[in-house]
Amino acid sequence: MTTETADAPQSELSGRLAELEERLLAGDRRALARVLSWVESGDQRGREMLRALYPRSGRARTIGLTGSPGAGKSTVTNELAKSFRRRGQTVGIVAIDPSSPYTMGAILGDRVRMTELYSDDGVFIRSLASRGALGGLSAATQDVVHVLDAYGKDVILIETVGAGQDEVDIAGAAQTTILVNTPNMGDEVQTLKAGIMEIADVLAVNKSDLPGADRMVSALKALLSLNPDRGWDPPVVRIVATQGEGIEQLTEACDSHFEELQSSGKLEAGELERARQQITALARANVLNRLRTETGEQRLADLSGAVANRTADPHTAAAAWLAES
Ligand SMILES: Nc1nc2c(ncn2[C@@H]2O[C@H](COP(=O)(O)OP(=O)(O)O)[C@@H](O)[C@H]2O)c(=O)[nH]1
Ligand SMILES: [Mg+2]
Repeated sequence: MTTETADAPQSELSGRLAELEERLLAGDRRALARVLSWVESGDQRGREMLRALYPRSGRARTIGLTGSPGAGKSTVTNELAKSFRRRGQTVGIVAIDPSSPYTMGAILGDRVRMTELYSDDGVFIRSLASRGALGGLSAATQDVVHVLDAYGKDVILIETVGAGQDEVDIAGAAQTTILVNTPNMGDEVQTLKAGIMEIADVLAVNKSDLPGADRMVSALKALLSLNPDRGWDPPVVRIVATQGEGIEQLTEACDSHFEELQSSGKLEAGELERARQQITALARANVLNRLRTETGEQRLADLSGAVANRTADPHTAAAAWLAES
């Protein structure tokens, strides 16, 4: 009897999804692109695919790149991708920076180098811009990474502008985070203290062909010395991404950090923390979605009125709203 249930014909949808999964796992880029679109937009089919694919993820190395707009993150990402390709590893790139030359609005000067990657089947590039996904951009990025991981990419590079908290969360959600700096950032170095330094595992001083690179290296080292000891001294690597200079050293610095994560047990700890953050973000979004029905919105309007005219306090109102969902 039970076998009958197991052998029962699947619904049209799950049959098509099963076929899509098979194609994706066989390396079909179009199948991958479709699944990523669903995952990114919060489509139910994306969730089903993710459930099926998730057990196959967990093998990829993830590296986040963050820094100010124009620091050269896209150029560095590009060069790192080539560096890993030279080792025979496959690469996935997730770009959150909307101005990134990975998008259709490619910066002309970067065209040639991007073409190199585009014609390489070992590299898959995905730009992500949707902030509407369940749990926000950070959770959506994790989902995209999970799918690329299950697809079989060895290394996944995540490029994001280190501007808002969301972006810092995204970059910090990788196993290794590279902070891309440039010479003559001046006052910006001071503001770096505000949090981004804590998530940086490797510091790159890009555009070292420009004056001031030495000063920048010293400034960063001075800043690092102010940070509490965390068992890892973030290396500062001078690079000229446009010339590919220093990229091997940068790749090796990432390797060293990865080895440190492995030997210290922080790799598992990080995995747990990322899981915890994603579950929390998704659960929070789920609760809000559940509250935001038509009656829920009406109730919120009533409660807001009560809070505004002082007949209820905000805490009691929030508890009342939650209790009725
Ligand atoms: N002089 C110099 N320019 C660079 C270097 N790396 C990147 N750039 C240039 O800086 C600009 C911004 O680069 P991009 O990678 O798009 O920066 P992003 O906004 O951080 O992703 C582009 O015009 C690059 O060609 C470098 O090492 N030296
Ligand atoms: Mg960019």
